[in-house]
Amino acid sequence: MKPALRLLAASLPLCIGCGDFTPVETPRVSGGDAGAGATLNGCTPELFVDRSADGAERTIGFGGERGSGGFSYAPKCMTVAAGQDVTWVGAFATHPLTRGVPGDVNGGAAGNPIPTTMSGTTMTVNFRRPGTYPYVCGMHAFLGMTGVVVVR
Ligand SMILES: [Cu+2]
Repeated sequence: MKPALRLLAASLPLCIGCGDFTPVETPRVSGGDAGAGATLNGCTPELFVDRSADGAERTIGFGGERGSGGFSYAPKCMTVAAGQDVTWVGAFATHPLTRGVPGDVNGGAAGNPIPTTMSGTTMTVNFRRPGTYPYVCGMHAFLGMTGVVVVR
């Protein structure tokens, strides 16, 4: 490298911050790894409750139902086994359910079976395949009204 080029190359990193340009770091939430230590929709590994046992209650309350707060899911982070059903209970008209992470319905494992649900008060999903399936309230995800079903 010629001395002039080396000088140019060495000065480039110094110039990145010399204007008004401010790099914005956007955290990227990726799915499929919540069980490996990552945080997805506010679910860390220690927050998951295992409801995969036969006879366990696989119900997620929201909007004040089943021990949830007004803007939360209970339990927020649930583990089930492949083939099991999970039922959401609450008013979907005020808390519309959508798969994915805030701003991205495709966040999480591919093939998330959670359907967009905007009416009614109960909805049951059969989780056939192992994966990490996040979901959000379309109205209150920004308040942390989000959750994850991990299927083993
Ligand atoms: Cu909501």
